[in-house]
Amino acid sequence: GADVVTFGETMVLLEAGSSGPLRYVETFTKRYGGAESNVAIGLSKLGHQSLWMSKVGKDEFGEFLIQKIRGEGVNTDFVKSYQGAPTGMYLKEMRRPGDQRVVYYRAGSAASFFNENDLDEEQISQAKILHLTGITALLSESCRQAMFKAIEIAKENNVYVSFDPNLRFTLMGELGEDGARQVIRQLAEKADLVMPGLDEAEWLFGTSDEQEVANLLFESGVKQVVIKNGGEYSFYAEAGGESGRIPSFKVKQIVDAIGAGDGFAAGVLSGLLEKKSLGDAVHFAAAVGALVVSSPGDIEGLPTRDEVLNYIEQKEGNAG
Ligand code: KDG
Repeated sequence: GADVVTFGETMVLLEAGSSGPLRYVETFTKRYGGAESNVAIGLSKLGHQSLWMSKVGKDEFGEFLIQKIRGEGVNTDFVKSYQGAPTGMYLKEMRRPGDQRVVYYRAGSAASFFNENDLDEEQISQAKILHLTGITALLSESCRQAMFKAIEIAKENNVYVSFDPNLRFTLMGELGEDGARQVIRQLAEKADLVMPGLDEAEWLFGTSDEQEVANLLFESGVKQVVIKNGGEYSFYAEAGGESGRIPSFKVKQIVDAIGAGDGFAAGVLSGLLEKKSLGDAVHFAAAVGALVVSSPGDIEGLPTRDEVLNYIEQKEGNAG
């Protein structure tokens, strides 16, 4: 089985070639991204076996996504091509250098038709980790059901469940903010590892006290919590174990911060697969996140293991 199995929507990205409102932009660079496949690619580059399930349209963009993601070493054998709806897209507008905004063209996309029957039970049950994000929960009722089903399969087979809330306010339409909060909390509470941003933790639990958020999750059976505070630090805590803060690496110039959370998640999961302590895994992940924000695109900056180690060495010297 794969080290990490994940599923979710991946879209073609059309990135503005110049800054300013999109109506004035004349050229776009074609890229792609999707929170879960970003994590799968990150893991693959770090030397792990990852498998990403999804539904793409039976169209050129669907073929493009499968080709690219397979090309990064991710197992795409369980991705389905769907006749009934197109592959989703998103555009990236650059307000100012380093300040990106995302516009979705994904309502009714092929991936939103993903459902329980698209899950490969055997692959999930044989994996070490199942990684999910809150984005999928906001795509459709069938996607939500698939998430709960996947978690059930994972739990029955002692597969570790990792969850990144990855809030997207623009996708809450149908559920509303309260409905979205309820579903995302339910999913978080069923996971073993939860990795929200500090703002997401606050939105979910009404407090920005990291230890309090962790304790609330521990009460539901969560085992490890990592709370990201962007360029500042990450907090980590283990149920009945240690907790602490790991400072972020200082990045000289943020080129594109979108995708950093996925790189970070890949870094944490990589560390856990290598039996690192949670604190050490978070330190490694912080370096992955810093490398991602230094490149354009959502996946292009995902580093290899050597690149991460060189970066840490360069930033911290040989102290120790
Ligand atoms: O986390 C980065 C993702 O948000 C991006 O790659 C696109 O999956 C995406 C989304 O739904 O915004």
